[in-house]
Amino acid sequence: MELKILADVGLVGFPNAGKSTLLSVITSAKPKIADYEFTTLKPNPGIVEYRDFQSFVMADIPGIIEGAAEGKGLGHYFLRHIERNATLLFLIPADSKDISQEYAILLDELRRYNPELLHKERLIAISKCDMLDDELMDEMKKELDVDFKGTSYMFISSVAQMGIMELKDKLWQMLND
Ligand SMILES: Nc1nc2c(ncn2[C@@H]2O[C@H](COP(=O)(O)OP(=O)(O)OP(=O)(O)O)[C@@H](O)[C@H]2O)c(=O)[nH]1
Ligand SMILES: [Mg+2]
Repeated sequence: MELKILADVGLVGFPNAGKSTLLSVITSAKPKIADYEFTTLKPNPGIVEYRDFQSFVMADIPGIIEGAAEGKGLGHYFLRHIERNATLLFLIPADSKDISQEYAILLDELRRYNPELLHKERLIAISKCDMLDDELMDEMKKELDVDFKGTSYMFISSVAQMGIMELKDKLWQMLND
């Protein structure tokens, strides 16, 4: 028997992307947060309170790295938790060396683990956007509109509480469509 966490939204991202920090601002969960990789070693669910008396579950999943589908970095153990999530929220930090490539690697690991994971609804959040100014964001948008091939994305910052309500609205809408 394998215990898998049931959650409406699963967080997908490299280590250090800010997944646990987002969970800590969007739910009452108190995950460990630190500036080193693999801080989170176990999936951790939290309840997102949404507007009046509504809620959904979001699960913090340990970081996924290139090679995870072959088991690198406990990849199998982490990836299997995503199988039950209705929607996947990809988190890619604004200071990533290459946002589009990071997204491509994540998608590829999911596909290699279980191609059906790519049938799930997904949303991309560019995290840590408090590090960007408007000009940089506008430039990034032009590239991401092309590279994300129409997959919805938004800019958020857990630390600055930027885009968080919009993120909840979007996730709620996706879960209820
Ligand atoms: N500037 C800024 N830093 C952030 C933000 N969110 C997270 N961080 C920082 O990024 C680092 C990693 O954050 P975590 O939330 O632990 O990242 P994670 O994705 O859970 O990492 P793993 O558990 O290792 O997979 C920490 O030093 C956080 O303080 C943000 O919105 N803005
Ligand atoms: Mg974490």
